[in-house]
Amino acid sequence: MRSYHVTTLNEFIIKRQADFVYAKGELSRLLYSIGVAAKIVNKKVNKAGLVDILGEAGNVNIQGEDQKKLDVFADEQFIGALESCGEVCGIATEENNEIVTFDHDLSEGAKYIVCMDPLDGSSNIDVNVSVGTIFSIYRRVTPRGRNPELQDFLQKGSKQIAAGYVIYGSSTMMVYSTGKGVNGFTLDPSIGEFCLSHPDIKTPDFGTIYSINEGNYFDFPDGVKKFIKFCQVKDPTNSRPYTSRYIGSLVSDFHRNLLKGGIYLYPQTAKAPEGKLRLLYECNPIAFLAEQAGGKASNGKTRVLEIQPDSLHQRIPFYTGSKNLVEKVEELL
Ligand code: P6P
Repeated sequence: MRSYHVTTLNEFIIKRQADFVYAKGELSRLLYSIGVAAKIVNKKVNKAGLVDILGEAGNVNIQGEDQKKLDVFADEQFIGALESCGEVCGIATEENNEIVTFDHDLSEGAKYIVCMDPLDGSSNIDVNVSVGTIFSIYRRVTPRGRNPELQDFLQKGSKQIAAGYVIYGSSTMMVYSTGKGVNGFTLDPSIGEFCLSHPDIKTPDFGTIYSINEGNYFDFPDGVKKFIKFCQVKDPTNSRPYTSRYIGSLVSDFHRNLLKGGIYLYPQTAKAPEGKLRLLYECNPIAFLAEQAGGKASNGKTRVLEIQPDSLHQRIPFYTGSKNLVEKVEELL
């Protein structure tokens, strides 16, 4: 490959398709459609500061369009893109209580299902903080040619074919894995393409950042309180190796920790006794990426990818990031 040529997401997908002997292009087309929807959502998120975009669903904006919240808009864009790519037979998203099935002949024969948080952290948009889309892809387990069922979605995270996120931040990036490492692509708005910018991401084994909402301190399990104190104690040389960073947007906190090394913690609290984050479309995809990059992900006791889901919107306590820190919090718990 000539050195000056940037590798676009689509070129990378096609090149990597060759890695999968039996690949006939279905997964490639699926990932491509996620990339297209991400560019459409990105355009809207970047304009979110304008009066006519923000606000509650149900109003009418200056163009006379039905006003919708950005997470509803994002949900519609991703569902539309996945439905029309013909490779997905159904999708579960945070915005829909039940699974959404694509029951027409274009998709009924499709072999993939997708679990997705179309716009995580959307409450941050009004204050211009980065937000993200998180997706998780499985092969269906029920026979093709008819509507998918709940059991197609309640698979362990270890069964994921691929997972990734889009982060709408100071730049827009798509980071994903198909089980052969993690790669990051940065959107170049001047050509409208995601370009390979972070090949083969490996998270540092020894992380020094901890990300947690310490406002919930008094609710935390003792092991988490001990972990926070462990991060705050000065070492014998009177220096403090650890530092606290918390944005309040999972994708942003995870992305920074993935690149720099660190741990994201969302333990159970009084308000969220099962934990706040959803297993299917937040924890499993992020856990898949964390492990593919050399890190770990746990609910404090069990490897996240081994947890058998029992409901679509199930929540779990979530600890993920550099091996040293996840193992430390598991030890203290
Ligand atoms: P808290 C956003 O609502 C979210 O789901 C994650 O993106 C984020 O990390 C977490 O909740 C923030 O929750 O309770 O600290 O505001």
